[in-house]
Amino acid sequence: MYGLVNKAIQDMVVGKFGEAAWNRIRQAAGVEDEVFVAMEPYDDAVTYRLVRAASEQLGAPADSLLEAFGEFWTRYTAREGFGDLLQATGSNITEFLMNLDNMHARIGLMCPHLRPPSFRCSDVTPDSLTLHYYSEREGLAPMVKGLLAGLGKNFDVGVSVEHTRQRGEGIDHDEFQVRFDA
Ligand code: 1MF
Repeated sequence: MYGLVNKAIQDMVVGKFGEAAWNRIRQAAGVEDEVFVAMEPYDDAVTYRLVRAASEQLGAPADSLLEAFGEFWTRYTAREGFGDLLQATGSNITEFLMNLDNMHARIGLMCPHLRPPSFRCSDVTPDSLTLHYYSEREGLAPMVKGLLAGLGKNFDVGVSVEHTRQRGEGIDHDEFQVRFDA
């Protein structure tokens, strides 16, 4: 994944737990890099090792850290130069979710090594929808829950998310039932 993701993990950990915690995590993960270059692609293994090491060092389940990270990501990218792109993706949360593939296609123009997930919405009503999440990567569904929470805050709408179907037997993607309340 692009270094921007690892940088965001570093920023979140340093902000919440301090530099010392980050250095322990980085060392436990066997990551030599002192800084990550946002626009450089890194092996996905670096990100997974950081999440596993953070889970061990902080004594928190990896899934909760991924969920917290998803929420952090929407704020982080908005202030790290992608605010206009996020703004252009939708003027409400439903429109935003329906345009996520377009957003990733635009980012892909400047990031040739991007391997974006794909999102599809079905059963769209004014106060709910089903979100279908397709990814090449394993284990990141908890992050999607956090992304939805972050978007809810951004668009000032309450969001509750239920992970209704897990990728695996008989289904090639994850599904989330998403409900909104103003
Ligand atoms: O392949 C990748 O490197 C990659 C990195 C981040 C693919 C996707 C993403 C973003 N995505 C991460 C979780 C899903 C991963 C997966 O299942 O494979 C979150 C998508 C998302 C969902 C809801 C709301 C907002 C979301 O993301 C907004 C976003 C996505 C990507 C970027 C910014 C905001 C981005 C921008 C520039 C990048 C890399 C990612 O690279 C740079 C960095 C600096 C200068 C130039 C390019």
